[in-house]
Amino acid sequence: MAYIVAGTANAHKLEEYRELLKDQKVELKSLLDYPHFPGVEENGTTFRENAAKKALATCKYCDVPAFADDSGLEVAALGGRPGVYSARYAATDAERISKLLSELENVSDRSARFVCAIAIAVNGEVIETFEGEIKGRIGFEPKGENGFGYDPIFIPDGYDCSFAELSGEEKNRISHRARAFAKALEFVEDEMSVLDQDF
Ligand code: ITT
Repeated sequence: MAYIVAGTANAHKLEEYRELLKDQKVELKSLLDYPHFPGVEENGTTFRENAAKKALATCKYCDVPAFADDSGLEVAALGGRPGVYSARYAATDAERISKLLSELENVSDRSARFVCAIAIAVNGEVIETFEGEIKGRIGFEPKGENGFGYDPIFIPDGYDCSFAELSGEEKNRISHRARAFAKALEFVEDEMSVLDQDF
């Protein structure tokens, strides 16, 4: 069976990809299967740029088609921060959440959006990038145990619970990652036969 490598070592993202790819005829590997992968410096200024760097480095290192996402949370009252720096905003998920909540203390405009850019790389070249977003707001305290990262404080528009209170399946129906992924899958199905080839 054909396989594709996800350029991530984030087990939570990987779990989401597995669910999103469950009806596809493709085996999914990740950088967790390549423990000697040297890593990528995520020094781009946009999600698309960093996603492209990760997908390309993965494709070249593993010598198979690859994709990667770069994602983050943009908070309106903070001028879009932490944005592309979401992972580096603080050291751990808990610290990132408490730092964000303290920056938003006494701030009434809590609107925010999650953004995800996915890049696909084949034969040593990035062939396309796709973006997905979901709008919502930042809660006043962390709620829920599911998901990862900023999920406990992000309340998607139309809901009164956080991403971390939704099941994985529910998050995957509406998330920034699922939306970018749907565009990528449509492209792959329409434009390429990547998923039908044996590598
Ligand atoms: P890889 O680069 O290995 O894929 P990463 O965790 O470093 O894994 P990013 O560089 O894309 O991923 O950083 C994304 C940051 O944004 C990270 O701090 C996450 O916690 C946060 N983030 C992205 N998507 C998220 C989601 O669906 N739910 C909660 N937080 C998310």
